[in-house]
Amino acid sequence: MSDRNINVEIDGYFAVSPKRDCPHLATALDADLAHYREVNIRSPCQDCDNVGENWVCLICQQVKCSRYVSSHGLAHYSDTNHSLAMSFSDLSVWCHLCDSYLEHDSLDSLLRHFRDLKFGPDVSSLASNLEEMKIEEEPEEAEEESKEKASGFLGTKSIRDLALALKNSEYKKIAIMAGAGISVSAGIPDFRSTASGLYAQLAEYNLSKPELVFEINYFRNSPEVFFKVVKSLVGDFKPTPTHYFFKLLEQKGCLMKIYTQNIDGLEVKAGVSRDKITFAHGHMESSHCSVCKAEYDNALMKTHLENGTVAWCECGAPAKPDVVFFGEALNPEFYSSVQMLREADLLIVCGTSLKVFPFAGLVTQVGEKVPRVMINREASGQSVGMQYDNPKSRDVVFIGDTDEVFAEIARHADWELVCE
Ligand code: CNA
Repeated sequence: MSDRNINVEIDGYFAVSPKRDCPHLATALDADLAHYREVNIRSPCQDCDNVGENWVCLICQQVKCSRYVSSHGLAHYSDTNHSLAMSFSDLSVWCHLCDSYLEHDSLDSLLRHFRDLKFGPDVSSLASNLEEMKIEEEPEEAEEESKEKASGFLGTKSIRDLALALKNSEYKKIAIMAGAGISVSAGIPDFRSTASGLYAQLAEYNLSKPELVFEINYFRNSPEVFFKVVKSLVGDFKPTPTHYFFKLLEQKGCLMKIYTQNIDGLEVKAGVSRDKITFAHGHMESSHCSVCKAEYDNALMKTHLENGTVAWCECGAPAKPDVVFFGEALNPEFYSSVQMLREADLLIVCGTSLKVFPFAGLVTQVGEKVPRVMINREASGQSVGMQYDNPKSRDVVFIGDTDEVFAEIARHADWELVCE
């Protein structure tokens, strides 16, 4: 088998994994960043003026549109044999000769440069920190210090003591990271719960991995599966006690920001102010074509989602709600709001397996002495450095359903949790 065995054929289409040993990279790629400094990532295609999804040739820095627009990038390769190109959309690098996406250390400085252009320097370095995150043991000394500075509830790590700390206004800037688990009691399945999760329901589609349904390249080629399975995520769902607890924190004046991976909008339905929420993985309030990016009528999209039928754009490609798929860049707003995490004095992580990046890496962005509370049916987050077994750690896990744990916290704090 050749070294191109990285591409897996599924239902006639290819799920693409990047190649790590492209022989053309070393000889073709100009390592001098100076040549790329002039490139504007918002440049139109030099042949057709398309301003949507463009690519830059990494050999001569010409900007061309994609095969989903007018294929001027492909034509450029045929004319010049310049085989390496980078997408402005998700900063992926493609080799025409290998017919594959590439991943290689030698691309790091180039990608960092374009990330700076796309998201701004500070945000870019934050993004690269998240990607390059390593798990390191905290030095003993720092842990001791952290324990000394820890407030009441971390001494015993009980729900009651957390509640009393909240009641006594010990925390004024609470950050919340939320996942699909907080909406399960509303009737919306999560992804990874063993029996009830959406991924468990995908067996009949014979996918090599369930995440494919939400991968952008797979969707462009095979949108039917997405529209069939996403039906269970749409409907007239009501917020859960967990969502109302978030609203209560806002009313008490101590909610700094909710970072949610959810696309169901139940935080807003519960009455939390929009400016208190970062929708890290997008939302269902608007829709666009997955290729030409034209806006798609959202009422019509809703009908397609409810009926399980594909929403086709006039250009012939499938349209999708503005949720972020695997392989798509997160909204720049995500990266800018992440900086606020440095000001948080308490982090509550709830209803998430913390398996999706860069979101999972947010737990590392709060100050190193800030307590981190995980509320979930299982203890997740160890892969991003959460430590629950170490009595000196600033981390604590409360295993259980989020609705029940938050109701108990409200009870101990003498707060009335109103679920309308
Ligand atoms: P996940 O990977 O499915 O993990 C969910 C986690 O929640 C698991 O650890 C469960 O054990 C736990 N859990 C389930 N029910 C409860 C409960 N009642 N109380 C406490 N814990 C519970 O989901 P993640 O959010 O970690 O993964 C990120 C994906 C899921 C994001 O990209 C979302 O867009 C996506 N998603 C969102 C929704 C939604 O908007 N409601 C639904 C399904 C998937």
